[in-house]
Amino acid sequence: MEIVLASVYSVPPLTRSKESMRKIIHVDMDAFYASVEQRDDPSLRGQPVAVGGPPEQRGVVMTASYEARQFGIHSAMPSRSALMRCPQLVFVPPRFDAYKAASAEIRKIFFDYTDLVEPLSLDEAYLDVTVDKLGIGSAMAIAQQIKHRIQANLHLTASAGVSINKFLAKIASDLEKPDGLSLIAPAQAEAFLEQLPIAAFHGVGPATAAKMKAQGIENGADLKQWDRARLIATFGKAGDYYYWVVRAEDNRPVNPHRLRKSIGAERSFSEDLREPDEMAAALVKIAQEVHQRLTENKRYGYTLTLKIKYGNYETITRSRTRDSLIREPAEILQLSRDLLSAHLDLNRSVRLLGITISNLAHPQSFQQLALDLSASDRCERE
Ligand code: TTP
Ligand code: MG
Repeated sequence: MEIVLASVYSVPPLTRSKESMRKIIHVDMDAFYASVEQRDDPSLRGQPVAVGGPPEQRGVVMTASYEARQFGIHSAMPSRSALMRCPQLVFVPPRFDAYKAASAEIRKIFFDYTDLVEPLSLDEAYLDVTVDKLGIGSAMAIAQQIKHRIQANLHLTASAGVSINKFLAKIASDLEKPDGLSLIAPAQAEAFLEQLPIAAFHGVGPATAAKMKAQGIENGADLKQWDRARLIATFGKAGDYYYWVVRAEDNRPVNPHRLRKSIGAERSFSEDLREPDEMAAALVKIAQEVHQRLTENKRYGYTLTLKIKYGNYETITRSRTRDSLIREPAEILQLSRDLLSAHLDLNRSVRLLGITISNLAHPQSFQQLALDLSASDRCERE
């Protein structure tokens, strides 16, 4: 899952006086789509359930019920492999309207306690309850109440993590899933992070974890041995983020107005495409869809990324950044076709193509940007 790193770069550490300490809750629903399906169809309860496309249509598992997870089934696994692991697995197509409705109800509960709510996806949000609307004062008590109300009103379970910043609260919510509630208190935080395997650090993806392990960084204690300059030299800007979070420092505010970072569309094919002409044709529809979404959202960006997933699931992404906003369908199509012809491995078949526009201009600054695309305006980019 994406992490916004920008605001922690080069920021001095939080002072640890009690007055300045924040109270952050991270709430994450348990097996969200699958739990909604089990709630709405009693015949699915207690069953291994996968929400996603069926194996015969080369679908992918979006999420799996906890019963299914015992068989090793997880998000993003091809449905066919999932069925091999668990022949009695029940596949259910997604019902996004039901998930959106549940998500809206959950958010209403959050807003009873604070307006500082930052949703990360339909099933996940940060809350800053340093000052809570009801004057409860204890973040643990608030998290407990939220969990209780989600259970009572929506018949779903959530896990919550409580701590002094987003990074720790997010890790805490994962500690006792499902139906968990965990606190990482400031006094325990550094010792906790020292023993934490590096792959469990939010913001360290599988590729970075492998790179770190190759350099001898297995856990937080190993990471702490590295000074800031070396981390930045090795891992770029993210190195600075790693330097601070392993010291339990994360100043990123809970941002209720966080803007989306990218807009895109993708299509997987019922049969792999082998001919470049077919792929170029497939891009027409995807480009149109991206254009429609940009227009609906009134957002335009400078960077176009083409995603190519080959028949063996290996995925590459290639990007191009323009000096001016990418807006027209013809431009989206041309750029993605250029990237396709430059980077496609002609010896392999393609199962999915996707186009994403990122480096989006702020909506407020958009009109101005559209009028005057000078270099100074472009520092308005996200
Ligand atoms: P997650 O919170 O990552 O997963 P989850 O809620 O199903 O399970 P957990 O108890 O571990 O939190 O994602 C929330 C929903 O987002 C998930 O129910 C389905 C959807 N999703 C996808 O569609 N594709 C994915 O690759 C992932 C990870 C999630
Ligand atoms: Mg979840």
